Amino acid sequence: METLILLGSPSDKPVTTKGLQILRDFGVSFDLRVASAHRSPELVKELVHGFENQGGETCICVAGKSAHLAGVVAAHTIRPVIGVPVYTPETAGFDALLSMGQMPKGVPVATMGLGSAGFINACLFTISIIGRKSPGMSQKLLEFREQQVRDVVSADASERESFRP
Ligand code: RP5
Repeated sequence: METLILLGSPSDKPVTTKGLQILRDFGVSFDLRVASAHRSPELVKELVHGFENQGGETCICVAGKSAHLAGVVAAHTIRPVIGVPVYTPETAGFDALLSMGQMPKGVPVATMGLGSAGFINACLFTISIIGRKSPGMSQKLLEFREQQVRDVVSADASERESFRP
């Protein structure tokens, strides 16, 4: 398994749909599990040790509210930990964003943006990391970027407007 994806709650799962498809498209192996830093701390530790023993490359942590999951995971491993904060309405997701982004020095969490876009970027970041050891994966990532350029050019062609009074 190349990446371990931990969700703080099943309610976080909708955020992962598009990113998981990207991992599948790139052929990245993953395990997705639910484990909470607060409600099941021993399970979190067990899963992180299993991830290290299996030679996992990154751990992506998806959590909302006072989201300690990524920081706790990072405390148990020196492998790259990527945090994806999840929006909750009470504070518009800032609680989770700051919990992950404002880690004290010494134990880093690579924090992405909120929600589905943040999870997509976490998956692409994982692919960049794995790509350092896999030329095939790097090539696919370059092609993915080139496709994005083509998509923007095509959107420009269909959406552009001009007005001159
Ligand atoms: C966090 O609290 C989870 O990551 C989730 O985003 C949030 C709410 O969890 P539930 O009350 O929906 O289980 O632990």
